[in-house]
Amino acid sequence: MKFTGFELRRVAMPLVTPFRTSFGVEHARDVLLVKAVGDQAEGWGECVASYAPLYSSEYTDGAVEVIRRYLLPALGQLSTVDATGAERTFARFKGHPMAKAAVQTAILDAELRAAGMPLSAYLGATKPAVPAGVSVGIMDSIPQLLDAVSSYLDGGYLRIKLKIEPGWDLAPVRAVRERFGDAMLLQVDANTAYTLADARHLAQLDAFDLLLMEQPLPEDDVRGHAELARHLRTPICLDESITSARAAADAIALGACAIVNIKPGRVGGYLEARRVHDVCAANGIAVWAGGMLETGLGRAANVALAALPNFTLPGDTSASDRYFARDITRPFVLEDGHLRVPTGPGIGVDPDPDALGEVTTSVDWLPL
Ligand code: OSB
Ligand code: MG
Repeated sequence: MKFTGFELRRVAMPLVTPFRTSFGVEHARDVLLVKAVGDQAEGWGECVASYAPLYSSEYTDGAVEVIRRYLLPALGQLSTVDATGAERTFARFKGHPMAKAAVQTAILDAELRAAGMPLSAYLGATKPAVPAGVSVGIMDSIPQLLDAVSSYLDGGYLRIKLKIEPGWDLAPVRAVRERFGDAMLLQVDANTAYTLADARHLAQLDAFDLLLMEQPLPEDDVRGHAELARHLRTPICLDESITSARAAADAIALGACAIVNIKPGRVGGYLEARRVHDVCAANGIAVWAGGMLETGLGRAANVALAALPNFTLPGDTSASDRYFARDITRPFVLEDGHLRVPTGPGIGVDPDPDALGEVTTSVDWLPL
């Protein structure tokens, strides 16, 4: 397809409750949306970078800079643009997977809309709906946490993930298990907050029959996770460390993880996310769909990916109202604990012009 240009739109989306993790608190999402405008169709990509480089090195203003200054000019050199070509073109620029993923997804969405094919079908998805879990932030008190978990369970969420950090780990997990019972699917996410010296401490979480422990150690400490795995019964799941399909293959070969969280933004797009899925499937490693507090545009694409066959655990693909009072697309809702996979072409959803207009803080048009 020929693309006339790309629109970079910033939107400010207040969160219904602040989201606290071991790396910081978010009160609102400062989202970058990329719209690819082609001669046959338009497509959307949501950049999952947050306002500051706390989860990984990327942040929203940095993504805007790298897209304007490097990624779009490189696309401008091509005679025709598609998602595969964009991936190849972006490869010579190091890092910035979230920025690359946003542009690549906008292009892929436009291509698939032009071809009349849903993203789920393109990726090889096999399920009409995906089971929904919810990621529960660090709270000020245990009673507050129990109230939050209780309302998510009432809403139908099938799995609870508790964010943990030193000082907020054993007690909240014990309290949630005691209150809600052993049958509940429960897991924890440390977002790199521990070191190997905490191995004995973390092993005390084995008593609570967790599905998994997500990313206890730093992003580049893959060998540390392999060592830690020898001290734990709880399976280790990697998030931050899995930056590519190759990184996934290495982590698996080292015994650093038994489960992988897949986030397209973290690995540079849906094409690479699909490869991570395939590498894991070939090695008998289960995967699940992570989230980065996406709006309906990013969520739609995540849900399509989560419908692939090796996504055998519930994801962080929650309903729109877990995050936002008003989403910018038709809201994703829980139906029997599941989100329905969109069936329209491309990502299968469109922004609502009024809702989008209300939260937009700037729009920039960049001709190709
Ligand atoms: O580590 O999975 C994570 C949110 C922002 C950054 C990192 C993470 C998260 C979440 C929330 O856990 C996932 C979601 O509900 O979208
Ligand atoms: Mg995580």
